[in-house]
Amino acid sequence: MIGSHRLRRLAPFGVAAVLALALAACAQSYPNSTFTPHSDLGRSIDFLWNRLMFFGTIVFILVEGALVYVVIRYRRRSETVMPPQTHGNVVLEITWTLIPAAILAFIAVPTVRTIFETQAPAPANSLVIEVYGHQWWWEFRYPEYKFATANEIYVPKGRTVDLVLRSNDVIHSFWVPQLAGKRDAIPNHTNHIWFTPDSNMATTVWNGFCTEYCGDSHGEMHFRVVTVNPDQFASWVSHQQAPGFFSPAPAAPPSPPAALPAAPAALAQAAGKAAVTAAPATSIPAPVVPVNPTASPAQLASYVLPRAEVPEYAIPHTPFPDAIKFDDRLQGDPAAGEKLFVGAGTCNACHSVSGNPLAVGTIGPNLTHVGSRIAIAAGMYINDKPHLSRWIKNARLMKSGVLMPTLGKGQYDPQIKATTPSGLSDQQVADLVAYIQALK
Ligand code: HEC
Ligand SMILES: [Cu+2]
Repeated sequence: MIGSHRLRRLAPFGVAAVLALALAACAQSYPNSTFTPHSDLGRSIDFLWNRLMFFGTIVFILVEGALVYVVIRYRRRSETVMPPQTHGNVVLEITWTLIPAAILAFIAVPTVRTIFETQAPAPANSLVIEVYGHQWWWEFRYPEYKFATANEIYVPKGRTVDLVLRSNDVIHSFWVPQLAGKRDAIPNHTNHIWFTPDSNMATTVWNGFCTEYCGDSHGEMHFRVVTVNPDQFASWVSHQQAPGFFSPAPAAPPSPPAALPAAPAALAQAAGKAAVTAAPATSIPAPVVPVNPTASPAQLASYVLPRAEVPEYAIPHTPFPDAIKFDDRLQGDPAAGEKLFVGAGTCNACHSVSGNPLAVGTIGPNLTHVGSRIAIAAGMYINDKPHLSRWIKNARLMKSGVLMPTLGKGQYDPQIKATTPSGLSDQQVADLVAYIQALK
């Protein structure tokens, strides 16, 4: 009986595999796992999954059990005697057609119900957040509160969030494993996904991902969702509505808020940026980010999840490339950085800073309050001085394929495959970093 010998030799491996599986099930709940949902939508999908898994397991055991039984019971017992040969069995064939049909009909009920549930329009009082997928970052707009941000959103616990998903370039997909997803963000098409974060959980951060391959840096297209209490949310909103940092003595005083919404295009052209600002998908209107005229200094110190409370799993640990040298002791001047930011099309061609009529670019993330975000580059790097400075010096070495140019003097641009002869000095980069960090 050669077969049984072989079986006996394989047995230890089988036992090890089963043990490994069992142990894996004991591990603590992973923060990026979809199996511990914290929203209504997450729970209804989880419920469906559990049901299907349960019935699927029963079917698996019955079918495999029958298979193993038949294989053993009707095996060829001797070399000379042929086992009985059967061809066709009407009763059997009808039975094994009807049983799967019945099972399919049975599981179709909860499946279709959940599909209808998740496709229904969101309740009327939902918090609408417009989501735009970009290669390779996420733009978020809060039309109700009239501000825009990027890669990091706050949502109040207990209130339904209605995400309006669109894309500026290729297909992306929105997924926050423990809250909701996945749903595609498609160019020239609007998708919705809505859910209500549990009201009884603690204020915390959830990791979000792009789950539709969208090019070079698809794997680095993350975002963060911070679930907060309603009062923290209100405070965060008023902070986001407030304009970005201004140097104590701005060269040109900011124009009155009423004039702002009309200003962007003309100003961008004045700054010689017409060609660049006209580039993105024009079917999507530029974000209107009016200054909140009532913002007070007190509001500027409003709620942002303190760094110390950000859970470890939401903090990126990607190291910066060693090839980008920078002296981290250089001290920057935020006012000088602000001048550089809006000067000669350095950064304002692509980035907006609300309240600054010269910074209305829409190609890159809105930077109005970038200083208070956990991460930069769509969750790839921690938001601190060493990473910001190297990012500004050579974004394309930091993240493959990005639109943001390599801006440091003498830096190698991996996309153009050439070294930039002119560009920012390290001191200028330090000034820009000081400015970015002042944009709390
Ligand atoms: C041609 C357009 C362009 C220009 C010019 C540009 N950027 Fe960017 N920037 C981008 C894009 C696109 C991203 C997003 C890249 C990504 O994460 O994939 C970005 C990301 C950033 C980020 C990270 C923001 C975040 O929330 O992740 C910072 C900070 C930044 N840029 C600063 C600057 C500064 C400072 C300058 C000027 C010295 C500048 N950028 C010039 C396009 C540009
Ligand atoms: Cu992607």
